[in-house]
Amino acid sequence: PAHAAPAGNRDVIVHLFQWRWESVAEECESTLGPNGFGAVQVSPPQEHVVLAGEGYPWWQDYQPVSYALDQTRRGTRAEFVDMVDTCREAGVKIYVDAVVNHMSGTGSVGSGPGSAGSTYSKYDYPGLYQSQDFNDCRRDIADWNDKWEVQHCELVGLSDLRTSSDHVRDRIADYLNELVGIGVAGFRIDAAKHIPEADVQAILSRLDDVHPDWGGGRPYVFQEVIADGTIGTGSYTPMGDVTEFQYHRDISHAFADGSIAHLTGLGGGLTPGDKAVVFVANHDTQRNDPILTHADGARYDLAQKFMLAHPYGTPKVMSSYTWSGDPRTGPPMDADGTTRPTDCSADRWVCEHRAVAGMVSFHNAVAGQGIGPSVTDGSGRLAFARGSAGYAAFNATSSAWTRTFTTGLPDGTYCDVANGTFVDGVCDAPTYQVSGGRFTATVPADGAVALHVEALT
Ligand code: QV4
Repeated sequence: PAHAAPAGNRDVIVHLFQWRWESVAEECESTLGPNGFGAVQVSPPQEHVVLAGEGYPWWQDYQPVSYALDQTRRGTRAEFVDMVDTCREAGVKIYVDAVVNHMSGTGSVGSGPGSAGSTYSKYDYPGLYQSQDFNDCRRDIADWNDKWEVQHCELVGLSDLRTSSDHVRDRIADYLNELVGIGVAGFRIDAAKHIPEADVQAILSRLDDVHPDWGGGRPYVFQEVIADGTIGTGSYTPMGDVTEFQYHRDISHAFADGSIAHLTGLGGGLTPGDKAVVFVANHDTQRNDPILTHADGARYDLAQKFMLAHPYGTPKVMSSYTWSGDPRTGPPMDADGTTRPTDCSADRWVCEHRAVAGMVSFHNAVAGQGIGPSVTDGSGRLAFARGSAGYAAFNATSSAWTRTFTTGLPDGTYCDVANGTFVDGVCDAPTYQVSGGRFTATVPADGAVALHVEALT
């Protein structure tokens, strides 16, 4: 209960995967704040291994070697602080990806220096952790049906912290509280399923309250739990929100298959919506087990728009970079592995959150309104109301869908936020006239139309 979803109607998270701190700050000012995004999930800010021999893969970040914030491949501590301040002034929270289940592994290099110059070797991080601070099972998890192994042995060779110890709990809490002190408003707990529930609870109970601009109170927490037959999301919901991977599979398959007419009930039977963080793809699934990703273009954008229109869960929008061939490929970088600033029209940055930015205003405007009534046309087309606050139509087929929709919307001229944005009263999208509650639209192939009461022109 202490780590509940953020109050108010700005809860949408965007994962700016691997972005430099200075680029995140610019995006908060130019795009995220004006469109009503609630928070950015940033990549891990703590010192990490540097794997030059492997071409500086993105997953360096998930092997901490100290909790120093200065520096990572994404910038310095000063740049991190500036990002937090700039985003807060734009009304956007920063959620940090907290890698606290483990330290570095043996997969590539066994010893330092790390990105901020610290020396280390596996199980020995001077001034922070020594051998006794790691669990005794010093081998990979072998039996994923054995909960004890999942929580006490090593995930892909990563040194597994003894989170039952007060020393370890205090060091992790010190790190997270330093971030809270800077103004960070929440955390993704990486690999939470691999940390015993009681240890997560003990660590979170040590956290300070967040910045008064965010209403004080405990940091928002969502835990990465990939539920299976051994460990379900319900084990972790007492401590905060959880990732709902079944939603990811359901929405991705539905849009990939063009079978969306049944999706009004999306989320039924899963983790309660007020505890679930939902997504179409994340940085792991887009590499390891892709169903529907940025590589699928308009159909994928459509799925992310649908997620923002549908009431279940706290949406997390993915923003990616492309790679060819090797999924270990890092972001656009300089020769020394330092990440390059994001330019959405250059390098390999996709910036797919910009394609769905208008739908964030829809999500915010219809908060608290139920779904329905709805209409379908075959299995690939679905339109629904969100009470009298909004109406959205989705077409996951290869031909346009023209029809007259009956809504609960007041009469007026509406900005179609599925195809552009509505910021400060300016609509850069097509508009539709609602008259007698009805409007006629041609929903493009692999496209959507979305109207809401806060985007009346
Ligand atoms: C290699 C071998 C292992 C061997 C090890 C040691 O493959 O079998 O045990 O060497 O000899 C990297 C390499 C991996 C390497 C490992 C250890 O990919 O091959 O092991 O390093 O050096 C990211 C990447 C991982 C990467 C890790 C650390 O995805 O590939 O491992 O960072 O750099 C489960 C969990 C879930 C987890 C998911 C990936 O339940 O919690 O697996 N997801 C999160 C993150 C994910 C991250 C981690 C956890 C680890 O979302 O991005 O892994 O922090 O489903």
